[in-house]
Amino acid sequence: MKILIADDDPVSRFLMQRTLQKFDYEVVVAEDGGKAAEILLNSDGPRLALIDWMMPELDGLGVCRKVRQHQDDTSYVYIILLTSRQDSSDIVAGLEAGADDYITKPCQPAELKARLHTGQRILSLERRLVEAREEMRFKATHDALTTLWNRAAILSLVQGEFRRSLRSRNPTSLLLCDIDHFKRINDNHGHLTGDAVLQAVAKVLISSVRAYDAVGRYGGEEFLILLSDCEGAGLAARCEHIRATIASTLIQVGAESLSITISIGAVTYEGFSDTAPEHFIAQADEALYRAKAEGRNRTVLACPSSEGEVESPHSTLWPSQSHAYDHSAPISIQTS
Ligand code: GH3
Ligand code: MG
Ligand code: MG
Repeated sequence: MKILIADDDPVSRFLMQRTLQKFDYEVVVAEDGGKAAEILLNSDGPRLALIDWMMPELDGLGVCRKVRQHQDDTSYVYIILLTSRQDSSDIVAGLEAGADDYITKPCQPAELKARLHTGQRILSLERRLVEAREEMRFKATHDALTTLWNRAAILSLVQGEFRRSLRSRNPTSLLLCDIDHFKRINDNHGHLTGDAVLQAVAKVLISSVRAYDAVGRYGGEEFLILLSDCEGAGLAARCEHIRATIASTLIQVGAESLSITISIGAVTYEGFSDTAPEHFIAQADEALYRAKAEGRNRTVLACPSSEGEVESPHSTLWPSQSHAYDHSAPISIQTS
């Protein structure tokens, strides 16, 4: 395990380094408090530290305060202050500054070892708590079967992205993707195969979008994709890419190879009015319904001019149905 020694006195530093190396620690040294704080605040810095109280500029108490003030909540640093002070008021000051323990100099190796073990035990408990918290956080925001964002989480991401669009006027597009005739997969191959298909589709969807886009499981076999800074012809191309990738992927479940298709309803929010995301999701849903009715395995782009009350000046960027898309092709523009 890595440990930091901070001491401005080279002889004490060297002796402590030797002792700690004998205890099998990987020792990192700092000659002053400023350096010590910098090393400890580094994300892969040591989590255990022996800090001398008396150092020029930033002393041991200063290091404790700085580390406690700036450390993030996933990487606790266990700090032991080294001091020749024995007054109760000094010890209280050290603990209040954020030290976890203190050792008075000159320290006995056996006591030092025992106190370091206490530190390691606390760090290991803390690590397990952080892991448990992160796991709970993940479970609260992700779908258990596909590990995609769950419905609540993707809706909250949509809300955040819409707020960003409203400020920046950058368009955001929403895609509702629904697996075609999925019930038949369950009926013909069983529910477990259906589950495996949902997992495979989730993987393809994730790999078909950019790192800063988001994919969530909106319902049973329905997925909601959030594409930032995307609209018009770019959106049509992205939808077509996703649709075609799913349609051309052979999903292997045990000995069976299955191929499926999806239908997509897409809509763009251009950030011109503070309209609730639900309004756009409803439009994407309508477009999806239309894609199903038109024969499935296709995309329908909802007409963007119905964004709240405000007509978008960008709406002309959308290709019109007549010149850009053939209705028999997998993409069409919804008209009312
Ligand atoms: P359409 O093309 O109109 O969308 O037809 P569909 O069969 O895909 O749609 P429908 O709504 O009739 O059926 C969806 C099915 O998805 C019904 C439901 O049992 C199944 N389903 C929902 N969630 C899960 C799941 O987690 N696992 C499995 N295996 N099936 C699921
Ligand atoms: Mg379906
Ligand atoms: Mg459905």
